[in-house]
Amino acid sequence: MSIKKTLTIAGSDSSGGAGLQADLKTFEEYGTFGFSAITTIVTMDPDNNWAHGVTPIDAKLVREQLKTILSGGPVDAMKTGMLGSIDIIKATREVIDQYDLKNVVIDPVMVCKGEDELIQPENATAIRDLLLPKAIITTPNLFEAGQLSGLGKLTTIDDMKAAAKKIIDLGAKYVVIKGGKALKSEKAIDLLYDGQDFTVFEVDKIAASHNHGAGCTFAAAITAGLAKGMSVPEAVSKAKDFVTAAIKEGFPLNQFIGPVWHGAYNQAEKRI
Ligand code: PXL
Repeated sequence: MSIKKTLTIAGSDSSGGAGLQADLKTFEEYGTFGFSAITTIVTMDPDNNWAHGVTPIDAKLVREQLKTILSGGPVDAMKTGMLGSIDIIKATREVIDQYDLKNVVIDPVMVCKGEDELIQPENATAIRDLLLPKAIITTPNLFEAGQLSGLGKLTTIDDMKAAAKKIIDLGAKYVVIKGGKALKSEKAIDLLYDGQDFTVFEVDKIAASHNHGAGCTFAAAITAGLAKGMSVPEAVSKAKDFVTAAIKEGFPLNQFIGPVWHGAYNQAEKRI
């Protein structure tokens, strides 16, 4: 059997929990061969309350990385993460079209840590218009779903359902909205919608404060599941188990942050 190929077009999270680092670690845990095209370098300043520095690179360099990666033929599935600029979003769309890439997972990263301040508002519109029509699935958190749908702040499951309908109208085949800790509920609720039926994934909220990278890891796990031939609902369900395990084993990196442990599902710390 040939090894399945997975690709992330995403930012580098220097702290190691989110971004393309999360994606590559997750791709490996799923036993797929991960490729990455870096779009942005994110740094966090321990001397300034962990303030984020977000530096996109030139879109031309993103194109060149993708040319390198795709010179060996198409990948089995891909995801996007933080894209950094409208030019990079445009380049991503062009490459998806040029190589006719399938199993495209769009994680519409607009914020870090689910806060409700847009990093780059102009990118939200470009993601919606250029990338959602190419998505087999998109994986917004509550805030991002409010932005993409135009419905603003979402607080209930009914709000999530209304947003999911609007997001499907924008061209994604499936949408999974991550209620996460932002939803006013006892449970961690994710809502999957395919344009016809809603599936609610519910787990008890985990009292874990170290969950940096959970969103990226979830989308990467869906991507790798699709590469391995799972259906979208199967891939989402498995990804939910994978990320729940990762959050349970999250650990403190410093006084500001703690990443999820991407290897938790497979107990990777016991290898070798
Ligand atoms: O979790 C969102 C996210 C995505 N991508 C990169 C990040 C972050 C948050 O820190 O750094 C590169």
